[in-house]
Amino acid sequence: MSEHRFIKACRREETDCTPVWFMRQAGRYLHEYMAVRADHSFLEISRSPELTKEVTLQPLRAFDLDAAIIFADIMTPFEGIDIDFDIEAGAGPVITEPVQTLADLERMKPFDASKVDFLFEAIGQVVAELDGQAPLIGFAGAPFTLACYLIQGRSSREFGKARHIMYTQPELWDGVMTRLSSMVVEYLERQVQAGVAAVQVFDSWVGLLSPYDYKTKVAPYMKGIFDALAGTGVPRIHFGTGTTGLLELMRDAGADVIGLDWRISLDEGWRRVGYDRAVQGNLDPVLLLSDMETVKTQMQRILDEAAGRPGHIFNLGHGIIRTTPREHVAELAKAVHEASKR
Ligand code: 1CP
Repeated sequence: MSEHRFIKACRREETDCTPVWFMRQAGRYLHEYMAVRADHSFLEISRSPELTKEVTLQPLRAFDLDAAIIFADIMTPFEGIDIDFDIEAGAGPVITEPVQTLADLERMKPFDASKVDFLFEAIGQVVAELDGQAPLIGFAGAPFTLACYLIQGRSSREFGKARHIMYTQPELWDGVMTRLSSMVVEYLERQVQAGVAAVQVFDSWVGLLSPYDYKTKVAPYMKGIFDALAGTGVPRIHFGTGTTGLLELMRDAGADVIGLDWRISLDEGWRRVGYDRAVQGNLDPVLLLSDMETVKTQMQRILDEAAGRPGHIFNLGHGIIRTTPREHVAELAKAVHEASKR
């Protein structure tokens, strides 16, 4: 795997062209995914290694991508700490009994990896079928983003209840973040043992925080996670959105690759992260709903900002939107490779 252009770019080695994959590359914009969903709920798919393998590989069969990402949700490891949840159509994750008091903390059990064996089994099957053609990325939610759902109970624009607890109940916040951090480390270590070649930690909602609060209430846990994962030897990717005010602090947490969203230009983002790290991004996913001429102009602009420096992985700044035309995804992946040939 270390010879694959995605892994090389994570390590800032020279590549023949810029590697590309897309966050949420599996899922509802693909008719072949919807065909599986017609007969199975999201949770049925994610608990079945065979179905997980199928939907993980669908985008790799359809497009010229440099990495697969295991099909799961950031909620999946909650099964291993006895936190009950569901994925509701339209609403996303819903926590049956949100964690909102010190007493609730006791319901978060130490992570029992055997309860998510289906995921490690799926990873093994995907890696076997890929047979070295492309690396498989494993992932987890970051403790802050997981705590948002765990405390709030469901999706929200502001996650006000979760942030209120962060501000006013330090003991409860530390209890939640400590438990989630050790869950994330063990869950990702097990994914590496099962065969993933890189890991990404999704801190999707961390842009809600001021730099001060990120630094004091989130960054120490992130540093702990990336330090612990250094021992796995695989590249570690740290992703967030709305992070323009947080990039230096995210860099200091220690990952090998920093995700950039479209609210900052790639060149400014990379300069602030530092050229001793790789970067991933950063096309606005809404652009993929435009005509391809517009998409390619912006793709070229991003490649120009990367300036052929080793260590750029092309991606969107956030996940693919459900109404994205699949031909656009196909064309963009091809165009990135062609336009970036060294
Ligand atoms: O109905 C369906 O088919 C379920 C929709 C769906 C899918 C396809 C959900 C519910 N999760 C997923 C898969 C998923 N989730 C992947 C698959 C792998 C791939 O990328 O191909 C990944 C990486 C995730 C990660 C995830 N889930 C994140 C982090 C990334 C991001 O987009 O910010 C978050 C925040 C979630 C929560 C979640 N799960 C599902 C939904 C609809 C949401 C978002 C809810 C919200 O906006 O708050």
